[in-house]
Amino acid sequence: MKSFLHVQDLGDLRVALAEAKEIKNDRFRYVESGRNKTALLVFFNNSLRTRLSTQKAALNLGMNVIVLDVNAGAWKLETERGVIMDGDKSEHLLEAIPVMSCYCDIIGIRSFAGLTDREYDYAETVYHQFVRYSGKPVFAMETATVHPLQAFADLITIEEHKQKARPKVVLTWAPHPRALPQAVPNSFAEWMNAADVDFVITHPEGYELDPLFAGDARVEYDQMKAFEGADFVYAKNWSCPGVTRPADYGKILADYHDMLHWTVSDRQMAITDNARFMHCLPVRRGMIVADSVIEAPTSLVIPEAANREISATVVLRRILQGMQE
Ligand code: AN0
Ligand code: CP
Repeated sequence: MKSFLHVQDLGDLRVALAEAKEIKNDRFRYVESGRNKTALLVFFNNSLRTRLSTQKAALNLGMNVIVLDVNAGAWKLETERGVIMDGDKSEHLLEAIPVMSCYCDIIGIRSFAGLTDREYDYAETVYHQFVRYSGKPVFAMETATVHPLQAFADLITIEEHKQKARPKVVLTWAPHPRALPQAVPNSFAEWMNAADVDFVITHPEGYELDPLFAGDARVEYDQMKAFEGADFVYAKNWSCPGVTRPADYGKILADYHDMLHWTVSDRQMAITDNARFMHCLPVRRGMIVADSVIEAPTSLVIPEAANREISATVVLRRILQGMQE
């Protein structure tokens, strides 16, 4: 594997899930496979889980790891071509990428959407510049439109906790005071569509996910209807994907004060089939979810975060295997 953005990059999902289970039972099993290989993790945005779990995954495989926080100590990077660099950006990404690639074998990228130019974000411009100018295998640690390490960890978590062969999984939009990317719901939808689950998406009108990710998943605008009989509830805020009205891309469509009835509380959870609550974290209590729901024994937010180490170990191992071919 030379690039990791989409569920298809992993091939057969059942094989990948079996590999995840094997690694979870013995996480140092492949500790020899990364010897003398260096992973460089480049963060253009904040992170707690991705930063720690991906480093841990690299250590599980015996790799060396370098972490670069672009906004904390490195030169500010220009990402656009054709600009006169007379502002606060001292270095261009097109020099920085080949330089970074001198010191490593694999590169992970966290680069959120700008949420102003839909075409630029959905083309995954920054990610593909890394692919092109580094000459190294590259993987997404949440890029402009996808967060596959999260979605893979979420799927592992659902597999571990499901009580039915084909559980009902509901992805619900929830309010947030700031505009957030669509990467997490995009990837979650993409991965759920590829998995054997009954998948429903619920959100206020105008927040329709790009069909590239939503596929033909059922969309139910009535949140209570969507929650009926659910086995897993996956909450997340996202800003307007601009599918129906491109001019609204990246916007919050209504003041969050008027949307607090979408906050996941005991009212909605009561009509599920004792559903497990999921969120990728970080989460704002009182906005996305009520304290009582996230603190309940049915909450899976910590097991999900723990599985980030497992999804990253599988992905890094696949990349290492690809380098031997
Ligand atoms: C980010 C997002 O919504 O994409 C990261 C989630 C993993 N969340 C925030 O910035 C709060
Ligand atoms: N879930 C997740 O990716 O969290 P971080 O932003 O803390 O890495």
